[in-house]
Amino acid sequence: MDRRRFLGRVGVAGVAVGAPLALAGCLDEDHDVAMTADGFVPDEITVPVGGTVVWENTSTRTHTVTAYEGGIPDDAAYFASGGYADEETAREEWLDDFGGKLENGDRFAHTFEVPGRYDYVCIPHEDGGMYATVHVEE
Ligand SMILES: [Cu+2]
Repeated sequence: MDRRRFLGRVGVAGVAVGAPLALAGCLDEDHDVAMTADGFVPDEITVPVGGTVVWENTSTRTHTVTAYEGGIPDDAAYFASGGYADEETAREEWLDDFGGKLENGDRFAHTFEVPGRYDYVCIPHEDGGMYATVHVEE
């Protein structure tokens, strides 16, 4: 993608993590979870409280990272690519205009402040089993 498209997308998503590396053209290795053609790799990852997970779409398909609102700790912050405040909005925005989409080379990052289990999904590939889990430990 070109630089202006990337910056625009970061502006919409409100996610700046990885931008300097992306602008330098180093898109290959700086992620924790890859979004391949058909799944999140790895599909389970464990980070400490305060840890940040960076997702990157390493495929040519369009994906999302969308938390299951009922699949995260009660007092945890909701997260979704696109920066949506809840799952319902994330799904509506996806259906409306592919809101929250992550295309090849796009990244999304979230910092986990509350311990527990976080289940999340790629909205367009939910039926294909594209969901995964982040474990956050004290
Ligand atoms: Cu997907």
